[in-house]
Amino acid sequence: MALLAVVAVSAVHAQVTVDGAWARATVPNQSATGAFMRLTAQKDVVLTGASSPVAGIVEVHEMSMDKGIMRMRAADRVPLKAGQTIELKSGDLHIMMMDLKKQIKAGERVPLTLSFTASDGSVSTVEANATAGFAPLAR
Ligand SMILES: [Cu+2]
Repeated sequence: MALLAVVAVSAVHAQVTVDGAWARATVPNQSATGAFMRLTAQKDVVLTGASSPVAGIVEVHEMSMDKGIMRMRAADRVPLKAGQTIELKSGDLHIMMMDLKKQIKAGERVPLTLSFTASDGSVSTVEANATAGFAPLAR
């Protein structure tokens, strides 16, 4: 409970707290990779998009099972309920960075801007610095 209180105070101006953001490091000439993180909204918002200077196209993707085959598709709207943490993780909801402009090496910082739309239609952005690596960050 004490930890939650600290997070809430430090994020008083942000609608959404980003935690544990990481991006999968790439090999040379790899064109796409994923980014993963935990998102906690202070009020109900909808994740409606993302962008990054290192990728030409950034989409929110979800995985789904279709006749026994895992597929991923763009999720244009991902609702976040106030106070509930959603986890973007490998094999599940994720940020897909495509048309990569450079190799993403382990240890690098990958800037991401997430866009959220509130119930009144207002749009806000939250900066997420993902750490590049090959596995989730230790908690
Ligand atoms: Cu994807």
